[in-house]
Amino acid sequence: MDDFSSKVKALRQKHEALLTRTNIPIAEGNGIYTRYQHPIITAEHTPLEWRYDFNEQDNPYLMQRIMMNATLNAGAMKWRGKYLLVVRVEGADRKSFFAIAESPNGIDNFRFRELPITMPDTEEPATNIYDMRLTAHEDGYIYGVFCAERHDDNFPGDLSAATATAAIARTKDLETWERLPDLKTRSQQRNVVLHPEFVNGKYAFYTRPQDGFIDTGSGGGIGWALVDDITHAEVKDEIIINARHYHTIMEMKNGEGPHPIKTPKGWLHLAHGVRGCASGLRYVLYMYMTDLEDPTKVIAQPGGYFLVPQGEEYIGDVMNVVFSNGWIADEDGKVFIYYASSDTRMHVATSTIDQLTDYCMNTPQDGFTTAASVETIKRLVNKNKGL
Ligand code: M1P
Repeated sequence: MDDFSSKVKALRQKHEALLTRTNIPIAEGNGIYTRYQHPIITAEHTPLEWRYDFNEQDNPYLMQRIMMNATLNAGAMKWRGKYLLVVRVEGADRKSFFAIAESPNGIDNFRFRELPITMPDTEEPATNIYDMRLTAHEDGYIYGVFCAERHDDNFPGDLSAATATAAIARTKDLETWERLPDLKTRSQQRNVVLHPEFVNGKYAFYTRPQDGFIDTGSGGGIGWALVDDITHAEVKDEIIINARHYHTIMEMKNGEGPHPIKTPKGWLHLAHGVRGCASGLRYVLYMYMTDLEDPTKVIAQPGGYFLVPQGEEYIGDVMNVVFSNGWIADEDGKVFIYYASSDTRMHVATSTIDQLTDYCMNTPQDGFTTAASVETIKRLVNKNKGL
């Protein structure tokens, strides 16, 4: 075998070994969820055909012609017996695109489909798209709601001025996508999520109003809006259902993760919260629950974070970040929580509906002061003493 052929063979063997690597649960945990030893999808998992030209004449050095930078912030759903992720893949050119990766068991053996998703544009093409939330809606469609980013032409001299808008696409087969007009709102929007059921006969969106592209400014938290027509979706009235708060994990901003999971005791929500510190922004995951009949009413709000980066998860393109926009609840109650670390790679943590409900309903709320935190600890100590 010539040198080029043996290099290709070694490359393919290494790639296959990565794709088929078994993921092992990490035994010691917090009783709330189980983490796993390996990330489930990295840039190295992307198909070799996306990156290499395998023609020896054209690429004698077997160079990567197109480099992939990161795989992050994936939407998730169960599809035809498989655990399906719509992964945000970022190329070396800093453009993100969507690609589907599937696994037979939800924790390892994720494999990308042959081609990335071809997402139709609206009349005003986006420069960058990312962070899709998948919703199998009761109207029969699967919706993908994602952020569409464009240059803000109100500031022609500022190359970093951008706008964030909620884009909407739908599909029935996860192959072909129909693009609908972007959600019309007064403010910029990121982290917009479609609720899976009609509410008062209308489509319901979780929103995240923000004054600028990065800053939420006066945008007070996770919002909620009802929309009459999904094909011309417009937010007319928006209320805040999960507000930011001073000196909490969501002081600076927060955003809904995937759409909530319906349980007998209420809707289970996963979200991210952001707080500043000397080394930058800290993104953590947190949970809350809302009322089954009235999804705008918070019925449980555990204090503090649910999940933060651990070990190598701290390190990546944007340090000290965990972000989730996808989870899957199996019929037996097992929940697969898909999260990205430091905007670089995808991981899974597993739990159950029962554990997550118990976590939400029995974790003390944030009392918003040091004194209140100390009283909460003292109450637990006394309880453990049988007092
Ligand atoms: O870099 C961390 C995250 O920042 C943004 O989230 P948010 O809008 O809440 O600040 C998003 O761009 C997200 O993709 C990214 O992971």
